[in-house]
Amino acid sequence: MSIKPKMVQWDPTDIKKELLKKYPPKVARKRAKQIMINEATECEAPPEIVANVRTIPGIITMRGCTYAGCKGVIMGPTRDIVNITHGPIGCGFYSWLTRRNQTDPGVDGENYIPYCFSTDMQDQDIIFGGEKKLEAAIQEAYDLFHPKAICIFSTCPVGLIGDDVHAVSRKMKEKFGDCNVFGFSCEGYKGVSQSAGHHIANNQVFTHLVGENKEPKEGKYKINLLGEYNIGGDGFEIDRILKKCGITNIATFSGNSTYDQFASAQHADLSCVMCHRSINYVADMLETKYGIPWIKVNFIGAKSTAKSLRKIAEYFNDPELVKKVNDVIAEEMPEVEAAIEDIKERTAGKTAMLFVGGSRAHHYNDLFAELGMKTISAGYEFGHRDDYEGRQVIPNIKVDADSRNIEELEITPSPDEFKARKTPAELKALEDAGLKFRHYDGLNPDLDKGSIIIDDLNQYEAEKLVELLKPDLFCAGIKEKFSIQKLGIPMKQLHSYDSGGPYAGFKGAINFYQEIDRLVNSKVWSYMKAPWQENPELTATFVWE
Ligand code: CFM
Repeated sequence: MSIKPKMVQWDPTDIKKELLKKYPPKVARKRAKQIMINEATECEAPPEIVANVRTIPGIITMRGCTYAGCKGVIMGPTRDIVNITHGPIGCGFYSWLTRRNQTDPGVDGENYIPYCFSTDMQDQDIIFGGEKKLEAAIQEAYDLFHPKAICIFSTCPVGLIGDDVHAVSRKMKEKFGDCNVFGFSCEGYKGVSQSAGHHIANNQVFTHLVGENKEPKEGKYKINLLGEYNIGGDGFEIDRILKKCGITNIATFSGNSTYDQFASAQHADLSCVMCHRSINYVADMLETKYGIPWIKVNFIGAKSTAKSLRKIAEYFNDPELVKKVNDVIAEEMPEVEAAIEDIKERTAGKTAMLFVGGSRAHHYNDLFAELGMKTISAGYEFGHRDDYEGRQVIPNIKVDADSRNIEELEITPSPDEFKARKTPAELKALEDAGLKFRHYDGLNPDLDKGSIIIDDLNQYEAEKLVELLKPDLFCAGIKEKFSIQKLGIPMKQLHSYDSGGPYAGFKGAINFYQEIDRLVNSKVWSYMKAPWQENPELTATFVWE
């Protein structure tokens, strides 16, 4: 089959105008700064993108809240910590098993992930305060499970009424003596999105947990894998590959993790950052306090996986590891290449749109590129400017009142535990050879010129974009799934993977190719007509007529 010509010829500047046309002037001006044409030639918009700012009230955003980022994203995947939501039952209920972070319950079988713990606040608690109820809930969880740790998550009303979750946690920790209890001021409104929740979670994990286990860890090549959450089993596949290469993963933050992994993270010799947005804070803090350098990796896409493994081997600079990594890649790649060869002729030239939280809109571009597909529009729900433009812009990011609201920890080198893993000369030699430390280029350089980059895309713009550009595939989350499919465009969930996965690593890539092939080449979409396409206006009569 030959490569299909592009369905629509379009000028990105016109598309941007169309997207903004219906907005009141003030809203349009604000949104214009969040919609960017890659390597823009337009003059009305500044060259940089505006990101990590409040969503305009009334707009149906794709974002989640700060509590979701803290409790669900960062702390949720750790199996042996009891996570208690302090708040009305809805917050706990709707964050109960809705993110597909898988776990292996291990030999101890200590796994609280299937549970939903909440203080179930009532009107009375809002009026008279909920601290007593929280104390009782912590006690009950301790009596029932005797866990290693109990974490308390604040929801919006907790911040509004002023319950001190930290004081209650301290009191209970002291009382128990053998259970680490700490809280998070991660009220839903605390930041402009779930991104603030990541930062709050990282700060508390670093303060209350990292470094607690002083027992040295075995392993020749010890790494931390930061920002990998084992969605659909991704982490299992990455761990399989790392193990095969002889690389020891001390701690994953936080997919398939345990309390002890966080507590031992300071024993690793390199931090590998997958999701830059959610975890770069921990990578920086581990480096400052313990001397562990960090590099950016990406295990989404077979080529990116191979590249990331080679980067790790380069860092350890041991011919034995370099050889092992190359052998593993040589062993895994033929199956991947065979799958690409089979599928690519059916997918090449097709177009995709990627709108996911903070990293996947970038990472999945690599998988589509392997299938010969092109990302014509992409963006993050809650990424910051550095996730788009690269970390070099960090010093120029305007710190607004909302970001000032989130604590920045002052970290200093640990007097007895800081150990530089490489000498400055060794680091320099590695850098000269092309290995970049503390470096992330962001999404923009990987997208073609003229692609449309949109921050905090909303429901209206998503539908408009699909109508105008008619992509072959739209990727986002459950909130977008059915409205997009009703437009006759296949939709792939990149948060939950539509119950599929893994998509990371070599085996994951093959899974992904096959699913995308089935989706974009299914005839069903062309047969489908939405009701309003057949009958543009609904008519009805009253029962008494
Ligand atoms: Fe990082 Fe994530 Fe993402 Fe994220 Fe998320 Fe997620 Fe995501 Mo959903 S940590 S930023 S807050 S890669 S839950 S595993 S899929 S929005 S793009």
